Amino acid sequence: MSEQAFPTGFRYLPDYLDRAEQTALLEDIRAVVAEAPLYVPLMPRTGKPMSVRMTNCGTLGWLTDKERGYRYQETHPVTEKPWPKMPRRLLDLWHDLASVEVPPEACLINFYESDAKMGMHQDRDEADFSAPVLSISLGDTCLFRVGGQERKDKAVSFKLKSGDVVLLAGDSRLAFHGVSRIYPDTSTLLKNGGRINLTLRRVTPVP
Ligand code: MD3
Ligand code: FE
Repeated sequence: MSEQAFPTGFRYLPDYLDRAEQTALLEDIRAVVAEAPLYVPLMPRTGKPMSVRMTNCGTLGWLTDKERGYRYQETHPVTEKPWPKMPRRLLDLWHDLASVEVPPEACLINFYESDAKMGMHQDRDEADFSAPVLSISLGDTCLFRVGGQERKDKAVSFKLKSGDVVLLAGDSRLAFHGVSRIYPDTSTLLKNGGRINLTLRRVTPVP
């Protein structure tokens, strides 16, 4: 029998946030979305819409469109306004878990309806991979998949549920990962169901 193993530097913190903390975070996110609406990102070149809707908060936000592809920018692609500032609660979580002195610049907010998924990919649009990525799950449970630094490497699947936090540091920072499915009606946090994932990232070089 072979052992299923997470990549080194991968920290899974199940139930890190209690229900009250999840609710408070959700209120913060609702305020962000009111100012910076969720939009449908388009894949580079093909212009194929992603099934996930996105927005950001922080000084930089991640986005993709047909013409210019994957990138970070300071403004929302539809409103063209600067992204809302990062809520204090997210900065505090980063400070508690990320073990870097500098604050995160970007928080990508992904919203998954029950039929949404995200294909296997690496997060490599940042100029510095030394800082970890911090991921927070809210709402319905998903099946998450993480492999190694090459697409062909063996991957393991596990569930991420509301309140779970994942920290990707060290070798795991460049691991392939994706969301294979959403399990509808597995959480009562979001009134209309679905899943929200928040990923906090450092984008520019850590001084
Ligand atoms: C493993 N989001 O936005 S978060 C993404 O659940 C993204 O929405 C997924 O992948 C989601 O880019 C996964 C967990 C995560 C984030 C970054 C990682 C896992 C990671 C980077 C390296 C390895
Ligand atoms: Fe990713």
